[in-house]
Amino acid sequence: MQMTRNEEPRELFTRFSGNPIICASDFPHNVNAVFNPGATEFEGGTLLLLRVEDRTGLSSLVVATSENGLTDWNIDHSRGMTPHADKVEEQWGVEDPRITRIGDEYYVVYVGYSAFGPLVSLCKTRDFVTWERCGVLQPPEDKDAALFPTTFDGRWALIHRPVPNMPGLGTHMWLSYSPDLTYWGEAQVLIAAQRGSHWDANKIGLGPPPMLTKDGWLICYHAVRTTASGSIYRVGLAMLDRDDPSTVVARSNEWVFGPREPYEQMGDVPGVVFPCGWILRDDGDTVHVYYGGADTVVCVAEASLSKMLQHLRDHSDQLKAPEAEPSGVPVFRDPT
Ligand code: BMA
Repeated sequence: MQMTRNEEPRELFTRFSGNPIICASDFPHNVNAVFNPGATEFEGGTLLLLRVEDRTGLSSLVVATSENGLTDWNIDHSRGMTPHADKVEEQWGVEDPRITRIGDEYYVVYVGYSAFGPLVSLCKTRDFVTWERCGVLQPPEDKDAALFPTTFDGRWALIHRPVPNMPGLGTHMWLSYSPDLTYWGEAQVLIAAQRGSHWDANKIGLGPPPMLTKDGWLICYHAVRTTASGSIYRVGLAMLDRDDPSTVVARSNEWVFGPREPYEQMGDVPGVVFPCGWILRDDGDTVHVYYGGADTVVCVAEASLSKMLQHLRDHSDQLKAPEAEPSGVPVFRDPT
């Protein structure tokens, strides 16, 4: 992958010089924005499930494929998922898919924009043409969810991000389990947003689905920093125990990727990099991270798996999980 102009060699993520790889003008009809793609290997190539927002404001999911995962994208309108406008749970569109392959099936966890708020839904497919809706996994408001590809003691595991209906408590990543992908329970805070000036204070959420590595489940998550001129969406890393994903074994104390290039700074929502998919390539080390830039275009960056693992070893602070007081109100350890 060719580095972009001014890319610093010390950065973990290297942007593809051909970014953005897909944008609205690649469509034959009027499209407002295309962003936040899920990603998977499929039939020997790379398949992206694009979030395509048309000019009504509603999003649907459309397939794009490429042999090398970087160039020559073919947008295939016959494959994808259109929201069921007659179903309340996706009345206002479907957004931000995360793809987990389980056997021969692709499980897509996506945000259903319901008339009662954004929620987490699941569907599955073998060919990205025919879809089976599997229902709502988490009620509103909840987003940023993905399945692990394996079970733990016979239970499926889902990372998700509910939003408390109470200001000031922060918005955190949760973990829930299910025996059958339908009934979910054992909900617990997995990674809490930090407080104060930390890069990942107040509001965080999962990016792509967890990736199994020799050190455990690698997690890529975004954090939203509120500034005087708006939000900045950046990305950091964490590691979960291989056998018990409720155990966070490492969490980077600094962000590893943030908006910088014009296609991340200009668009419907400036200052956003938002990955929903990543693919470990056949060399066992190259990871292609697919992300939305400024809620407007689709981009890709490359990262070395071994360097990400090393980064977590070098930059993991002591963990700062919330403690519950007898009142049940979460308190946070001093981050210093
Ligand atoms: C999040 C989601 C994403 C979006 C991001 C930045 O809450 O809605 O779809 O990319 O905000 O606007």
